[in-house]
Amino acid sequence: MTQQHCILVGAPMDSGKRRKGCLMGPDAYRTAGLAEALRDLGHQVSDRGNVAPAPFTPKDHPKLVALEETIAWTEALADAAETTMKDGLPIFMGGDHALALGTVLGVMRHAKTVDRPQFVLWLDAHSDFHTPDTTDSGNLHGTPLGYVTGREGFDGFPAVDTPLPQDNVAIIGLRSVDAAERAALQETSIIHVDMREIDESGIARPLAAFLDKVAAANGLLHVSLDVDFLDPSVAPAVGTTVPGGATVREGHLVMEMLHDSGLMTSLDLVELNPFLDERGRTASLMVDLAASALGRRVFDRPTRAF
Ligand code: 5AB
Ligand code: MN
Ligand code: MN
Ligand code: MN
Repeated sequence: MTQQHCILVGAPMDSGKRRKGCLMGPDAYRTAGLAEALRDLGHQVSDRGNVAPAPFTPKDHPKLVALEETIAWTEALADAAETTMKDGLPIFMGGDHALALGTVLGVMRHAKTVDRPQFVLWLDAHSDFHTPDTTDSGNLHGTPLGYVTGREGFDGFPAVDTPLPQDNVAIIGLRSVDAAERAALQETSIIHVDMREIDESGIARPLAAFLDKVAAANGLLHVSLDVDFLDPSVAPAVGTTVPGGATVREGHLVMEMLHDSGLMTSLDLVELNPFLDERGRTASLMVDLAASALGRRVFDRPTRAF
């Protein structure tokens, strides 16, 4: 197995929505043994501690929650992501999903410097394709895919000079998409796989097709894993529970296939709210999934069976 340099980066960002608690995420992953699990697999692991937002002045906004703080985190995390990409495989320990406004921007900047196309796999119940104009909740954790693909309305955020091409994005696990997001998504070529498709055809098929596309383009692959991708019965520590999510085995299968592909170059672990957890089970499951993505397996399987 290829040894990687896994770089843990804490992003205790909690400004992407009203309900608080995701700021405890990075320490929950540390407590659940993320570094040890990856070292046991033979990887080199560094923990670079936590990122802090750039300085900001909060203002009242009629709709948007913590806009200035979220912009400040985006600036800091984009820098952190671009820097760590040079040194290894960053694992961003969130923090809510608004952190991906910054992490994806940063990995895109890095991809440009090495002249390779960036791809993004979004594992989520939600499509997170809002803009500050279309969101009803005002919660910016519902906007990162809108931002990085170049949708308008992100005034005050760092400019997205080269947007992520729609063809380079796949969202898997969907079961809660707002009307405005659906209307916008249907106009795009973003791959969107909902739970019905997973029920009918399995999760391996659409994932394998996307991974083949990344491989054919010699792309870099950022994976953004939202806790609510998983069913709340197995991953309760999240504010936005939606029933009917991925099972433990579907989650592991995705991660195992990612490992076998050798394509993943960065990973977000987002939306864990340890305040809502049950004896650490969600944090532990997320650590186990990260370990599967980095090579933990029961037996070797040299050939792909589909
Ligand atoms: B998450 C909702 N679409 O915009 C909104 O958890 C939910 O990062 C967003 O996927 C959920 O508020 C954001 C209703
Ligand atoms: Mn999300
Ligand atoms: Mn969402
Ligand atoms: Mn979600």
